[in-house]
Amino acid sequence: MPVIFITGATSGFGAATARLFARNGWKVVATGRREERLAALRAEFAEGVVHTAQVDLMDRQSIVAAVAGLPADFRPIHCLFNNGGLALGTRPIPDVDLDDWNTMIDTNIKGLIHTTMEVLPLLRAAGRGASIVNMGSVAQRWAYPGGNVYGGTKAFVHQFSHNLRTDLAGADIRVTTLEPGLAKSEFTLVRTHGDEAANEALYEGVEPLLPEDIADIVWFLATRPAHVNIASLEVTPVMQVAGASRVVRKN
Ligand code: NDP
Ligand code: 8X3
Repeated sequence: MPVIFITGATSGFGAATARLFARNGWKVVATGRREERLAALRAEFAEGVVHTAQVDLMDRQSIVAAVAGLPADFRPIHCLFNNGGLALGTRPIPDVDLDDWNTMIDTNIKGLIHTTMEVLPLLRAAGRGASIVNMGSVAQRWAYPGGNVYGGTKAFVHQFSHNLRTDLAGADIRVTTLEPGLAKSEFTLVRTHGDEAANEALYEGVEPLLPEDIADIVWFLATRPAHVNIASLEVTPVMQVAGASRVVRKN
């Protein structure tokens, strides 16, 4: 059975993707910090379908240990979904928290590259058709007030993905950067440090993407014929467009 390794599988996109793949005959390595959620996910499926490992993407050793500890039947790995990540803070510069900035850099950038390097040998071992899906965002290209370092981390993901694909040319490993817009998950609650009102307000009157929509796309990417590489894929709700209408008026 093919195997997918997912970071950030305790919530949102990662959890929906874990469930979709597990329901459709893949074995799933589900990782994240919240052990009780990992255990609940594992318990939803028959023994041996979901393997869980507690990983803090800011702690390189926990990534190393998770990969080293994979049981034989969860290796090689056919798809790496580098999904775990977060935004912290909504305020424009200079009203920002440098600790939040460092957490985003350590998670979204360093966590992603460390995971990629640990899992890469197991992707190579899977042979033709293996794939990496890196979680970008429209925030990497669309500037908005308060996007500052979050958007910067996702711009890194975009360029790293293209450079990774270039370096891996000839290795038969596909690389995609998946770039969603507004989606409903725990993302905004985390970003606002638990502000329920701000979370509700963001989604009011719009029909956002759902985690299941993203899971469908990851499934599509991972199951293309081995000679097909989709380099980047931007997806938004129908109701969301890139805006150039923001101007600052002097009077
Ligand atoms: P959620 O908050 O619902 O899920 C985030 C996941 O990332 C959780 O499973 C969380 O696990 C994990 N995570 C966060 N920090 C760490 C860490 N230090 N170590 C390990 N895991 C971590 O949000 P989404 O599902 O929406 O977000 C998933 C990805 O999608 C993120 O990279 C986000 O930037 C991106 N994205 C989200 C969009 C949106 O509008 N929702 C749009 C575009 C991109 P745990 O806390 O258990 O560790
Ligand atoms: C999440 C989408 O627009 O809130 O990456 O930054 S956005």
